Amino acid sequence: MHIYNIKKDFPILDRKIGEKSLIYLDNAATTQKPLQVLNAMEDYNKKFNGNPHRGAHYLSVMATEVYEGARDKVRNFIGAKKSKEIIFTKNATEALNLIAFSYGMNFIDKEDEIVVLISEHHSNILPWQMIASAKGAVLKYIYLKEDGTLSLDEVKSKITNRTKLVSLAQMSNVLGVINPVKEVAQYAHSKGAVVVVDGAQSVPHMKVDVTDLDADFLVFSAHKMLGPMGIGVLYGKEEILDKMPPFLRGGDMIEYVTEQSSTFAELPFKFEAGTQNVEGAVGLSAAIDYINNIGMEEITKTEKEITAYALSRLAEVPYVTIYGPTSTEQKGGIISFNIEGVHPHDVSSIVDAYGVAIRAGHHCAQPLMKYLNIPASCRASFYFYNTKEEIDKFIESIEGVRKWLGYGTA
Ligand code: C6P
Repeated sequence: MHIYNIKKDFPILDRKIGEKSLIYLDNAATTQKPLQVLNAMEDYNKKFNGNPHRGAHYLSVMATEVYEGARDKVRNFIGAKKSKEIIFTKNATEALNLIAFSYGMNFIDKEDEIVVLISEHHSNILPWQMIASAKGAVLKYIYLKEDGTLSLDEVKSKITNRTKLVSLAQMSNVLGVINPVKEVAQYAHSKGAVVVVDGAQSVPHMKVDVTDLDADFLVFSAHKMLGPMGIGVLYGKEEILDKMPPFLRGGDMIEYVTEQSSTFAELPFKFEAGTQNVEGAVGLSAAIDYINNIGMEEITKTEKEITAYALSRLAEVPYVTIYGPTSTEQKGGIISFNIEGVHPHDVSSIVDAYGVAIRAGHHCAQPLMKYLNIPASCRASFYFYNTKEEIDKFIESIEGVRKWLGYGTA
């Protein structure tokens, strides 16, 4: 399928904000859902809703079938070898916490090192702070080059023989930088560390293959890739997941339960306690179908074109500072910027009056904000359904900000 007329699949993108057509540029926060995803979830609820893995009746069997079908679709989508390496979670954050509580608490010890990037999202910092403090480990940061990209020399200077775990985003949610995860994983493995890849911003936008990357873990959320909120994914290599204890305990994750002790189910069920989000899995599965139908290469290409166009148009606007790379070579569809003299929250409110939705604030990356020496930024983030016409309207709204505040026409 070629990306034209795609907007007809997304009813929300047709709505007005006041008098203005919506221009949705907050895709790094969450994406919108096509009819194909909405319909798949509705259809499931109308025809097949049941509690999977628990009953022999038709609806329970059907729920099991669609849930396990979704797991296999995810496996294929990220190039994992086995379906049992795919664990459904609530979101990327829960997946990172699962790794910290289950792997970190059991395999990281006093004076061991955990290494992350300074650009990480809080969800990829706080779990490691918790492990560092609980186990007496050391949390180290890799700092960035001037343009926000990674230096492999800096990576090599921070990952040592004491490093037990390296966790990094494949794409920064603030700077849009695409990090060389494969090279980092190779080096980390040579030092004996496991590698966690936060794919929250990369998996929706580029081909990610865990086998090619040799990632030990990968996490992401469905709601940033056309799917619903409330379901995410943890991929882990079987041999590592096998030795990890359960994170949550209760129904459906057991083998036998006696009064005083229990044994646990095999992968992946060991990590899926309680009734799961089957409707969410159905939505995620439909989202993957939708993405595959367009083709990930086409999605990446379209977003690169839009981002390059937005970068060039934004660079023409006086008083705008862009953070991170200003070319799309190592960058996805995320642009952070500030307008001199105007707080990002004011920028966001003013452009909202033009129907333009962007995010303003620290983007759950306060250590990065401190590193960049700014309190906050504006952020425009794109998906394949955005168009150059929308970028033009976005730029028009940005040009209006200082005028609106009485700075004159400059
Ligand atoms: N970033 C943003 O606007 P959850 O909330 O669990 O679905 O995703 C967490 C998360 C983890 N890693 C990265 C790189 C992320 O960008 C996010 C979510 C959103 O930037 C919401 S703060």
